[in-house]
Amino acid sequence: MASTYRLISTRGWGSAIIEAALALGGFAYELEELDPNRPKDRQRLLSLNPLGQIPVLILPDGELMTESAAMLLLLSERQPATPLAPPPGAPERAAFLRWLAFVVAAIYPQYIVGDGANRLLPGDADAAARLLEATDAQMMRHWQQIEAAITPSPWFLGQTFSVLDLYVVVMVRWRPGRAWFAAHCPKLTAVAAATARLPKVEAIMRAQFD
Ligand SMILES: N[C@@H](CCC(=O)N[C@@H](CS)C(=O)NCC(=O)O)C(=O)O
Repeated sequence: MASTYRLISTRGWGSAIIEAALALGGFAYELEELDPNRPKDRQRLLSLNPLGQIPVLILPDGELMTESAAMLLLLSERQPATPLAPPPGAPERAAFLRWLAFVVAAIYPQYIVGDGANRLLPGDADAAARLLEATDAQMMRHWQQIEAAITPSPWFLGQTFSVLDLYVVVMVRWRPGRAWFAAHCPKLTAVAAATARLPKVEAIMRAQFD
């Protein structure tokens, strides 16, 4: 269908963030589920994104996008009636751009390197385990930096909902897990809880994680 977005997705991965934005924004979309551990699906993924990363978004006109932050900025400008981000000129805009870049540039890569430690250091299980430990430690420090900086009410940016809330609700399900976030990042845990209560997000979280 010409007006439909196609999201290349893997259950529980970062595509859940984009799916939540598509649903909240009222976009027509369909999922193409891939399991990157299956050779055929991996080949399909590499043909779309040479980095082999999920999410990939195919726009209604056929243009292909990688990079979650770029997708979310595009979706937010295409659906101003259902705000997914504070618009240019809004008081929260600078904080929004700052933390969006921080999440995708400082935090997300720690997961990628940690997840890929055995692939990056083949044949050296000890080094791979140390790399996973080091990247997780760095990622936890970065989450705690956000925790110290924000005053949610109930959203990451205060009273303005944004796609930052979607990164949080999905990423608290990843390492080091919800128990760690509850103990060390109570503000981010509250952001995740508020976001998970949005009916469209709740349905996606259930399908992606439960
Ligand atoms: N910078 C990318 C990162 C995407 C990413 O790393 N996704 C993970 C899944 S959540 C992935 O595909 N990992 C597999 C790999 O890196 O090989 C984005 O923001 O979309």
